[in-house]
Amino acid sequence: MKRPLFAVSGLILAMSIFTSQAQAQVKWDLASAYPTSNFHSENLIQFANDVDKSTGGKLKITVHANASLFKATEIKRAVQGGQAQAGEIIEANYQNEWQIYGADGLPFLADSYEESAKLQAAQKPLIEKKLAEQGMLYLYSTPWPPQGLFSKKPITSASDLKGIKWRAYSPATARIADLVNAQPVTVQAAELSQALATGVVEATMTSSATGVDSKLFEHLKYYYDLQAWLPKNLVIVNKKSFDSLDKSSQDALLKAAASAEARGLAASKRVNQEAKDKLKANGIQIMPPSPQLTADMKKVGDTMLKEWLEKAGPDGKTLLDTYRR
Ligand code: PCA
Repeated sequence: MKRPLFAVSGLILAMSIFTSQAQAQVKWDLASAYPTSNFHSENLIQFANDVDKSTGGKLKITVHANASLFKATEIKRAVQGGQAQAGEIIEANYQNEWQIYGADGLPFLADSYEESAKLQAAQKPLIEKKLAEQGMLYLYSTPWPPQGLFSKKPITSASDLKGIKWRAYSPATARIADLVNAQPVTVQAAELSQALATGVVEATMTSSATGVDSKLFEHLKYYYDLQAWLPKNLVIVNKKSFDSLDKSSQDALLKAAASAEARGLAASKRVNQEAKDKLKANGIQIMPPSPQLTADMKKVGDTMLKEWLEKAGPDGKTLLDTYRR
């Protein structure tokens, strides 16, 4: 049967409207694990707003903070499988999968913002390559403020940590517990307040920022500002989702990511100071660690770096050589 010409052109018109509307409505979910008020989350929301604006509303990213879509340790898999088009992970959580992810979780390997930036520069090409093999894309990364020790009771040396219920958030923070003979229990940030309330945690190493987020002052009294490492969050995208965007949206996304990276670093530094002030105002005693505690923790760091190098193989050596160059 022969269709009248106008019907065919009408159909084409309808199809092209449908296609452009479909493009106008790309919606992504971005899974993250930290509370909405955390600086990483605020940065993600601004990133999503920037993308919305710069694509003229073509790409809408919804940020699902506080592990509301996927648990912290499930986010990477969810992005890989496309259950979420994008996500924010903490690299150190994935150390057991591939040691390179854990380099910024090692005590005293990179313990200032300056060294953290150098370590990131060395990690980035390796991680980008690994993510590409896994069907994902590296968007931007942001360091947490330096990690110190929160505790219920005063700690003057590692021997004071013996038997203590030690909250870990990563394989490396659990390993520290082993090495100081504490009892590790892994609890992600979203469940930390709850864990403290039920008494399963007496100490943890984390940032001033998480100290405020999780109101650690309600249960813990001391913060030893060890500045032992700066773990990084990393924002990733499913590669197929990225590839299905038009070129201008892809460019807009990458541009917004570059701005978010610069903004995130500045926020991390600023929040570190603000959070320490808030901890103090809420009754936490913030103190420099004793020389003995520092020496003990550095020894822990040395052991962990050795273990890490053995497991990380040639990739680990490449990373360290680049970092130390
Ligand atoms: N806060 C997160 C990870 C590192 C940090 O500073 C946490 O404690 O889970």
